[in-house]
Amino acid sequence: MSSGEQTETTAEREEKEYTFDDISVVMGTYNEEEAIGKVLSDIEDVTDGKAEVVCVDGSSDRTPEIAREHGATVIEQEPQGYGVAVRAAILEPDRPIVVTTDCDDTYPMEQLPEFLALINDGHDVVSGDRLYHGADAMPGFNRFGNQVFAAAASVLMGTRVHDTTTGMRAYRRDVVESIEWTENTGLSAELLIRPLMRGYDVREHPIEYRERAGQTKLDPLQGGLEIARSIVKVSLEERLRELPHRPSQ
Ligand SMILES: Nc1nc2c(ncn2[C@@H]2O[C@H](COP(=O)(O)OP(=O)(O)OP(=O)(O)O)[C@@H](O)[C@H]2O)c(=O)[nH]1
Ligand SMILES: [Mg+2]
Repeated sequence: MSSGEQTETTAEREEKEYTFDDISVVMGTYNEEEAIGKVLSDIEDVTDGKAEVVCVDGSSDRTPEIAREHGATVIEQEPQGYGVAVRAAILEPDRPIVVTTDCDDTYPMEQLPEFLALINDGHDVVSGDRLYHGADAMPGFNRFGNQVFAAAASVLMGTRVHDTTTGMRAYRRDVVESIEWTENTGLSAELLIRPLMRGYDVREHPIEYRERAGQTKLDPLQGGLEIARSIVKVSLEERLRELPHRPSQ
């Protein structure tokens, strides 16, 4: 895909080899005390303690204390849904690469070096594709729903995508800052669809997916309907944005 609205030139980009010092790993955290210690230790281990971690937290359990013990920045926020938390989380850091994850130990932090390498190869967004390896750890209903979402989004966008609702992605910071984000439960799909339809270089990358630690925060049926609505709304908005304006007489 061609580059769209980036501000840096190709030459400037080629000079820069990002390291883990350039990465912020961000997440919404809502009563994840069973998982957060492991998630944050994995990030520390794989990045040698260099990645910054930002948690936007709505918990009533020990999640924020554990996050602070690990040196994470914790932003407290009333729980208002996935997208409200993750939008605040992606907009907080100053570092040039923002990586999102869930705080439930489903996503492979050990694959962070691959995400960094792909950003260094010139991709603007690297999106973890859970379905490539089969996602056996995902509940069957969710797996089926995710396949339907990917098929629907592909048709609406005119580009084949494989996993629209993954929580693990890396973004160049100018991508997250240059787009206005509108969705809540459907934010994850929006974070793929809008950059892709605006011509950013988006690359899906296969990832392993593990069984969740702790309770899910998503109602599969209600959440699934909200995501489906977001996919249709966001894709159509982006299509309309692409249409040429009729020249004035
Ligand atoms: N701060 C905050 N975080 C939230 C909220 N809702 C969800 N999260 C977090 O967002 C991430 C995604 O939520 P999950 O429950 O894992 O949703 P999911 O990945 O669709 O569902 P699973 O398949 O069960 O993992 C987790 O780290 C949650 O703790 C919220 O209202 N506020
Ligand atoms: Mg999750």
